[in-house]
Amino acid sequence: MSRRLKVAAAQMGPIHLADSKASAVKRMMTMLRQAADAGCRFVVFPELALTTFFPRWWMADQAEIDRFFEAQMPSPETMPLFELAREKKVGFYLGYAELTEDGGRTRRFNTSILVGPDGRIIGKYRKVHLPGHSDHLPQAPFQHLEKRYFEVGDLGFNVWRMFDEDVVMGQCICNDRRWPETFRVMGLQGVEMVALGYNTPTDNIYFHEPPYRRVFHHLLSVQANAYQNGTWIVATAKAGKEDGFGMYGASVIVAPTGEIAAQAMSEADEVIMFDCDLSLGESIRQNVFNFARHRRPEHYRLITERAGAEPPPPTRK
Ligand code: CDV
Repeated sequence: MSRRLKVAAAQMGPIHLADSKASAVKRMMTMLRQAADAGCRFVVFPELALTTFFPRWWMADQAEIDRFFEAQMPSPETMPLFELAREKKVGFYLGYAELTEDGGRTRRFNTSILVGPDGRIIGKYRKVHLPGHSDHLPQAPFQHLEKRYFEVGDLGFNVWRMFDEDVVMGQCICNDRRWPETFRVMGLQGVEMVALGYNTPTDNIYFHEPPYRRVFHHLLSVQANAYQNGTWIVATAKAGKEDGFGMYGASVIVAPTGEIAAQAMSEADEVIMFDCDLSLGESIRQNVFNFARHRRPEHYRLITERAGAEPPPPTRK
């Protein structure tokens, strides 16, 4: 019997500073209902889906920053989403800012969770590759303060079994998709589908890049990592202009062949869907990317021993 999972990427249009978490949840519920009515059993929402992409704002007052965080999940605002998902028997991925007490220390992470069709949280991930900076850059058109507001995730890249089909599901967040290590670590655990949410500004604050090239790099990363690990990837954006600051859409469902199965056309709330055949990745994982047969970890030592590039000394002084 073929193993299939019909999934949706529930792209969100802008969430402005003044918008409430409850209003974001209401929009998510509308999309979850739409996906469930079309037969989807898994819905992927964006990174930091409950609020505006707040790392673009410099804030010094911790109480002001903490307004964007959740101290519990489900939180009072997200509870209706969990209840609806349970009623519709739909699993989901949700990105949010997590505040947690750990041994007397308050810690903050950029987090995502996998929720099963019974409404229970199955797995948690904390973003490892935090982009941006921690200092205030007043000359920049906007800030990207993930390194200020979050700690580096401490849970690693894991996979979980989900649904009656026992789908091997992985998760990661935004900038993680640009790093092959993210997907290879999940690939080595037999991942069949990866859920990922993102918020990617249309402008680069460090050097000029045309917006089309930024979308190209997004697609290149997701498509290459899907193929090289023989996995489905469901990548969901928060898009459009939040208080005047643009983020691209281009949410995609990518097949294990690296081909795009579905792509969003707007920068607004938009649900895209695809009925994923989970056996499609098997031929790739058993042949060209048969890890057990072809990988040579003895030659990959530098990948775990060294973070930055160290070129050999120049030949001419
Ligand atoms: N939220 C992100 O992680 N955004 C980064 C931007 C800064 C490049 C991304 O990789 O899309």
